[in-house]
Amino acid sequence: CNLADSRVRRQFQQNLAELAYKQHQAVPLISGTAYTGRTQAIIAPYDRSEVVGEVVNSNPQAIVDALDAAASAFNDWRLYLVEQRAGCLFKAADLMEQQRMELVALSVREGGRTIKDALAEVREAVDFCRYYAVSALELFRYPINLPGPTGEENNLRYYGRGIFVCISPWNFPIAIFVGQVAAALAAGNTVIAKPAESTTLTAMACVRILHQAGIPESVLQFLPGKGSEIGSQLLQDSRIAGVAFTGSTATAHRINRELAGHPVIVPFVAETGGQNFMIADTSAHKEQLVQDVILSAFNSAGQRCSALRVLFLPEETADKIVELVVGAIQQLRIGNPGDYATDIGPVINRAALERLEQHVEHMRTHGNVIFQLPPFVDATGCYKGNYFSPTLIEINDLKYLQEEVFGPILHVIRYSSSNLDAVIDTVNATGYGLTLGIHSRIQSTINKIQQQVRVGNIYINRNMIGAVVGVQPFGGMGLSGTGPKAGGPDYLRRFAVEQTVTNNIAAIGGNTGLLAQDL
Ligand code: UN1
Repeated sequence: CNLADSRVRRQFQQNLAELAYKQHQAVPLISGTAYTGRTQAIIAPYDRSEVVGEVVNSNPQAIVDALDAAASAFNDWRLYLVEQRAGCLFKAADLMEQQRMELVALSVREGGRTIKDALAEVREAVDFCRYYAVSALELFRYPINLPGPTGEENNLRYYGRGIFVCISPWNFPIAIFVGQVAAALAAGNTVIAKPAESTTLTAMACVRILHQAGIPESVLQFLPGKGSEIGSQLLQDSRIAGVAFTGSTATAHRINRELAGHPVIVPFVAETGGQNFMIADTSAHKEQLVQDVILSAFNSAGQRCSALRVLFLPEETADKIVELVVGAIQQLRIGNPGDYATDIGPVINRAALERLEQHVEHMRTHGNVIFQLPPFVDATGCYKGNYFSPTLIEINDLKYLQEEVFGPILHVIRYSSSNLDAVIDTVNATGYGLTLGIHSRIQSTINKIQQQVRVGNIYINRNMIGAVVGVQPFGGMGLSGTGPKAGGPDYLRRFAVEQTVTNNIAAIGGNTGLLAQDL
């Protein structure tokens, strides 16, 4: 729908409000059977008195049952034609478009996502389903026939690996959850999905859609609950054939240690944290720069692994740019994520809020807190949610920024234009390598930075978030992840095993027709 039209926008918000009072429940779903057990409430990030629903945690028996079911379903699923698997994903994409209102309402309430972010996420999830369906058709439909000596036939084929465990983050409860699961399914794996604790209700809605689209219930298992309770039991089972994970670098290390105990080396696709920089030089177009800084640092309340954390400004223009950035922050609307006009909603929970507050307190001594938007209070004058106001801090070096600061805080460092090499060294020295922004109108400067920084996604003279599926494959290097990039041409290969078949067809008098039949 065209949300630029105010009538459509009003209708949208009204529908959203109607959906808002539903109580939701998420449960372990093992071959379609709902499990009962200990529950925990999901609280709205924008209002700590609002219960959105409850989650039934997976107990050890549910984990055993999910593994058994996924293992036996793989025997059938691997024989499905790729056209059937892709067909389910095309259907799921259509259903997500049709049910976008429900998905948006849920992720606004549960994840505190703004309407604009949630809508973009549904779009991304739809794109992931269609992109991986098409990729699977390209990769799995026919064997790749490779040239060889006369009388010999060589074919390379891809198959699913087995059970893939998909562990997703709360900051993209629709897109990343669906993206991981869709890739694993498209490649012919069965899936055990372990959603982020904070956004389990949204993940459950996505699982329902995938089942509704024809993915057999035994092929997609759902195990909600705490990572600390589920992780080890699930990851130590020798039947799992791969893990896809998006989240912190520290959690990726824990998963890697669990996988190290397996007899077979288990593929691990990890998309982890970032320490993302933007480098502007004196030639940067100031208004464009400021617009891109604001979007990159504060969109989604800074809760993106791609978000801008540190802006390098040349001494010559830094004062002017800082003044413009402060002015632009004052235009941001922080508030109820269910209001279409809101730019910045709450952060995910109280613990996240407290971490950000502590960081700013620390920076009051070790840096210079230049500006912070006044605290958000709702219409009743109450401060009920996990709201953290966009903040701008100047620092001298990265000593106090060893960890990813996951929220709407932007740091500025001034540099001397003659010292661009030191800036590049600083970026590389973090060991992270996710996103980087460059703002310059000098091609040689752009080339130099681009060639020397070790990051996965570089954005030149634009914002540095919101990678588009199939157009801007997304993922980092170093501490930021293993690759391959999500939404890119190599992603599905990591979810598959390869088999080369070399056939000495001359031995039995030429091609017997068996290969043709095999196609
Ligand atoms: C994340 O925040 O966990 O490009 C990764 C982007 C998104 C980032 C997703 N694809 O902004």
